[in-house]
Amino acid sequence: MSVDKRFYLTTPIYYVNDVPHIGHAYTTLACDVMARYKRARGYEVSFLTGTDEHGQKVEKAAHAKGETPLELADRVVKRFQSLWEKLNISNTDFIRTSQERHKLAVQEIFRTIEAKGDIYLGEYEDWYCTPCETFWTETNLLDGNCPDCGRPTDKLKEESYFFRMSKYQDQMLEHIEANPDFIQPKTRRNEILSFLREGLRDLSISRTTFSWGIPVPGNDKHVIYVWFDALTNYISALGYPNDSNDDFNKFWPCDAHVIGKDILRFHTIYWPTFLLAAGLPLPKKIFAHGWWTVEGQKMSKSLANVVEPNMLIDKYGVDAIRYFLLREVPFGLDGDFSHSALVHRINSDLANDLGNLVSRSTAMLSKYFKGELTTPCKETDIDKVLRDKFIQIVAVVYKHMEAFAFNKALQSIWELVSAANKYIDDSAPWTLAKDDDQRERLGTVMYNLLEAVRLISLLVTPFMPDTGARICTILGIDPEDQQLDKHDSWGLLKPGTMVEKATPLFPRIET
Ligand code: ME8
Repeated sequence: MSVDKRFYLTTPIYYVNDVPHIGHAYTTLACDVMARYKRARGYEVSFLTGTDEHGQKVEKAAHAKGETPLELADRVVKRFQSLWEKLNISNTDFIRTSQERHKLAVQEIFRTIEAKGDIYLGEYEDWYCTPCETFWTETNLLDGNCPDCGRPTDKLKEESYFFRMSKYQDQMLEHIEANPDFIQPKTRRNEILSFLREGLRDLSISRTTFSWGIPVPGNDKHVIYVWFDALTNYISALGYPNDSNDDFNKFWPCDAHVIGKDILRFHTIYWPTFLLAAGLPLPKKIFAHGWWTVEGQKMSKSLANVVEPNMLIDKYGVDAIRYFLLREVPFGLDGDFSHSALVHRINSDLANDLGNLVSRSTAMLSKYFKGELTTPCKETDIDKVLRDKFIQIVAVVYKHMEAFAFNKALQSIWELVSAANKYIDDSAPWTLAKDDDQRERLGTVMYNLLEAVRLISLLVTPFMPDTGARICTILGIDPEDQQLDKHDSWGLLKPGTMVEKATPLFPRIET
């Protein structure tokens, strides 16, 4: 496999003080769709997710529940892992920051940067927001509270190790300016450029007031700052610094870190400057998506409006949820989750447009040809229009996928669904069926229609893997060897294939 046919992408690693909700599911799902798409295009994909288990926030949550931090983590990790299974997530690894492989990597990168002279021992006096695990200067605070989340901060005075982040300010600015795709979308890039231009301070990267973390090498009094620890997961999972594990050489630098906009600065400034200091290549892209609210409100435990993905999957089915989350909101913008929007999408896009296309096509083939595809004959103008549209739009879908524009990719796929539905209406197979002289024409129409359904099934598979596989099976082809890289051209269905009559793919939801 050639080098450029490899793709490495990551989700954030989620804190274990909270159980997974729709926001976590969204990021992981977007990565899964990208991972499946890249695999279908012939890439070897490494897809990492995991959990962020250290730090004061997790330690506090564990004590509040009368557990050790590790007991809490062990319990909550299972919730994440079982949700990912239920959501059909195809991650290739799951990292926990409490694992030994991770500890070794964090200590090694700390040592490397220290040996370079970019870590020094000092003392800070600053304000700390525990929920955000972030330090703020007095001038950053808003009415004494955290400028990000608005919650109270604590004044901390401690001996601490510092990372010379300020040293890398110009290098970071140059890198972002020279690489327009490094931070996406563009609004986020601009936000980080202006932040950088204001100047970078050195960063406190150790704490002495609690113990749930990775010890600073050579000074057990200190644990390593949770963000220094957490960000390193992206390389510890690849086996860094173990030379005998070649995943690091194979997959680093990462193709895309996908995150929510809340953790942009950590990924676009802290992490790249750590890597620069350690002499390691920078990730190719950081894509920050927007924020979900629920029925117009911020999701929060106190409002009791946290959307629980397991419940949604049980009620509506996994593919419907996967489709909705990526279709409803442009990736990168904020969005609002509402049950009525979800039901509307399921009924109109899935049950009506896609579901009906598959039912009508297979039912007609079953009625007119006992389910057997015949060899297509002379191509008419409307056949050519359909074929050209498919050839053209497959390329457009690829372009959108490469840009993480999931909703646009789905819109384009649905243009194909509409084109195929229109082809049925325009070619009126029910009229052709009444005329024995039109038998060949009827067979050609049915062939074109089912070929359209086949290509649509391949294109929807990254978004809705079960649905894609089900359509392939109905079409009498093996979903396992129907990959986009070898099967995305028109006319590959084999005459003589037996096609099943489909039962409804998506039952309508009564409101
Ligand atoms: O920040 N809308 O973990 P975390 C959209 N451990 N996405 C949301 C969301 C919402 N309402 N709520 C959460 C951490 N997310 C750190 C990360 S990485 C080295 C360390 C998603 O459990 C989104 O991806 O707070 C966000 O960035 C992430 O969950 C935060 O998860």
